Amino acid sequence: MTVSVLGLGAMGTALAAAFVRAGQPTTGWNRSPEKTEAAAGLGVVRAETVADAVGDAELVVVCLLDHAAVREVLEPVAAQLTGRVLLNVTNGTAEQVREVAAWAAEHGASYVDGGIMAIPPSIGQAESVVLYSGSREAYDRWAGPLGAWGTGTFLGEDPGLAALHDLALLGAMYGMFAGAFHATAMVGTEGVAAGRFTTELLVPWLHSMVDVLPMLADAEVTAEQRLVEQVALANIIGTAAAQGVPGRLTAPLKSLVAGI
Ligand code: FVH
Repeated sequence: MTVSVLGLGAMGTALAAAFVRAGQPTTGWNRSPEKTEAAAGLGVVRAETVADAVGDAELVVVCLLDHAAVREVLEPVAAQLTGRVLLNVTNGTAEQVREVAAWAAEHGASYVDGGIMAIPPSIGQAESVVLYSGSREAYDRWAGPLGAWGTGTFLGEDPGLAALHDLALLGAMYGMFAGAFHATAMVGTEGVAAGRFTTELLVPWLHSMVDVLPMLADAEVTAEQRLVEQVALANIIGTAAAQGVPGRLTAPLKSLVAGI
């Protein structure tokens, strides 16, 4: 079974290289030819054009910046996609995904969407989770070769499900990052080095708090807990302001945690 990867940025190259390492012949195309050259050095067969890349590939993977780029790249080769499986791992909203899935169906292609919960250097490790949704039949057909990327989880036949879960998980990640940067800025006002604070205190603290999440997921928050949280958040906001750290992140947290 032949595969193509359209888009050989950091992630597309990692995905194509993982296929090659697993013994899967893989053709790649990228808008800027130098990235195609770099991927060729990893064993990816170079395609000069999108049409050449799609060629007779049974699985066409699309890994581009956004959905505008997906439409721009795929529309000229729409007629070639009939009978193929289109696997789109480009970040997008659930609505954008449903639109491109409907467009693929109009052109006779099976559509699977992918949400990659990993960074390029982790591709190929079992810990790298890829969320899938869309055509169950097409996913099942390709689940074996896709195992080269990491652990696949199929979420359902609504094509937007993978994007919904992907964006929810990314939102949690960005919230954590923002909180971490805020913490670093707070102690930084007293000259505490960000690297040491992060390694010695912040990371172990966040690890221990992550373990509490399953308990919080279904728990009723008591009035006493709410009061304790409100006092702590008021102190965080007050201290940050006194230390000259902007309150754009923490001020809304107080009302969010209070449920208002
Ligand atoms: N990198 C990561 O950690 C995350 C992990 C989770 C999944 N994301 C998503 O993967 C998509 C690609 O991300 P990437 O890391 O490969 O990004 P870049 O290295 O910046 O490559 C972007 C590629 O998109 C091509 N491109 C952009 N616009 C167009 C266009 N109009 N026509 C054709 N190609 C286009 C770009 O081409 P070029 O600039 O090299 O010519 C790159 O191949 C993304 O959705 C992440 O959210 C990665």
